[in-house]
Amino acid sequence: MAGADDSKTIQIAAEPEPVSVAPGRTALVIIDMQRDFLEPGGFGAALGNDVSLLKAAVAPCQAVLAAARAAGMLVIHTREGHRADLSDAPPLKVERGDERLRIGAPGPMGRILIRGEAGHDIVAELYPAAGEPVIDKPGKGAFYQTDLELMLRNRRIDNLIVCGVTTEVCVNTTVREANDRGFRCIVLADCCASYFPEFHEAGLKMIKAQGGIFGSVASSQSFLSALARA
Ligand code: TIU
Repeated sequence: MAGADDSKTIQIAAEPEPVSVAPGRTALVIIDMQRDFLEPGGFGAALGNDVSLLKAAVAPCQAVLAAARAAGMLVIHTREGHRADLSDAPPLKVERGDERLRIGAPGPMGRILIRGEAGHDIVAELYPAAGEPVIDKPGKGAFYQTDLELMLRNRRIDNLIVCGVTTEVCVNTTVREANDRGFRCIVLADCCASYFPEFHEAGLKMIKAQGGIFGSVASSQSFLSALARA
């Protein structure tokens, strides 16, 4: 696929203020849209959550993913999960909750949150296309113990359009990590979701408060309109 032009910019309506980015210097990062978080029988359900709350983000993500691909933008997917022997999983993380439902325990979609298992994979609607990097991360943040930063720097990416789940956990952690590293984040509100609607709202507010202390928040429509105008 041809790369996006990095000499032209698009202006995205966002809060706290509009943002201009060059699509060629911008990556779409889709965080952890995995069956283990979105479907019954996975990690999200094991933690006691109503996983159906996350489904609302799928359709907006599909539209954004299609538009980003059409614009030639870099698309990066992340997955949270661990090695089969759990050697990369902190005991503190593994030993949480009911023993039968912990990371590594057998579930209807394979061992919970283990790389290579069906539940660890990305939902069919947002499945990575050939050539799109997939970052396997052991933590909440996509930069922690991964080669994401190297990949972004090598491609001269300055800006991240961020989607995924959950808003206050892996999305927020990743946005904070990105902000400290100097990447401008634009979080698409309706492309993110949480098991706790109030945490979704608060998670977005925390990002855009104080003049956009961690980044900006926009709607998927604002992003799609900005690309369509270009
Ligand atoms: N539990 C929860 O809200 N989230 C996670 O455990 N991981 C991500 O957010 N991906």
